Amino acid sequence: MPIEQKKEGLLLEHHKGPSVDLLWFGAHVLSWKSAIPSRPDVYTNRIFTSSKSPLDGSVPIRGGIPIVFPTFATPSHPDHLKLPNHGFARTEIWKWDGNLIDNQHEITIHLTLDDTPRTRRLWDKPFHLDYIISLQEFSLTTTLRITNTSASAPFDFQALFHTYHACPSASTRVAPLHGLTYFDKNDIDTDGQPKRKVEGRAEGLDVLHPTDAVFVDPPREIDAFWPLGGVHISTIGTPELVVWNPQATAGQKIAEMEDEGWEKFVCIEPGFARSFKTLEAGKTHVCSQRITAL
Ligand code: TA6
Repeated sequence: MPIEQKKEGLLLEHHKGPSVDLLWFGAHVLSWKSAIPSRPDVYTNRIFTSSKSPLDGSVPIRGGIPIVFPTFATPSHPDHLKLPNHGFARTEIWKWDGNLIDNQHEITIHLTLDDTPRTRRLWDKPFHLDYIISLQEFSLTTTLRITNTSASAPFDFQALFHTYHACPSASTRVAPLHGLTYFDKNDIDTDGQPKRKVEGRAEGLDVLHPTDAVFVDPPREIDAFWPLGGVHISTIGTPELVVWNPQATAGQKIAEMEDEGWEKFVCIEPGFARSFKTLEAGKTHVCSQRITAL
């Protein structure tokens, strides 16, 4: 059965072996098991989810692919001030709108989220979200289509795929980011803003120190690599890229984080993390990431 419907979500099982486990809660991808072309029979989970994270909808999930919308981190935009950290998309119950593709090559499913009285109390804007998850033999694509369903008024939003890539954080590098401008959220200026810096590690960014960096205008093609593997990430419609790993001191204080969890992931997060997208009435913006297992 390539698509198994469960009470709490869906299990997608590609004909060639890979699988994705996701919840209605947050449309949250919890795991993506994939092989790589050079070892097509060995499946590993490419997405970290903390074993201490409750999955019952009581709190945001620590790990997986949280969908961040309509604000990133602590809200700063005047229209966003009632929103929780990272908005509400990761804690709302999404609807399954059927399968777009289910064949030997690909399983593609479609989930939706619309504004409700609850979301309107937090952010008084009418919207429609389409989330399209596509599983191929060695890749996973997540696409978020954000539509402003107002007849007349624009709105400003942020959106981002807060992807927890399963990897040994001590030996993972992210490239090519050398020479790019980033804002360091772990190094705050006297005006209370993250310091503007230029990435200097030619061999790739590492997260040996606590890292919370927002890159502006990153390349659309990014690699994360470690001694026995890696991922290639292709993005569309995402003007910034966050790389985050808290390391031990901060990591121990993070809600629902398993012991030494920070050693097992690097978050690589394409989206709107600094800028805001203004979406005119009736218009749609598309953000997408395609992750290929290497
Ligand atoms: O994307 C990085 C970040 O904004 C960090 O600053 C860190 O706090 C992380 O997300 C986790 O946020 P959360 O709300 O899930 O605890």
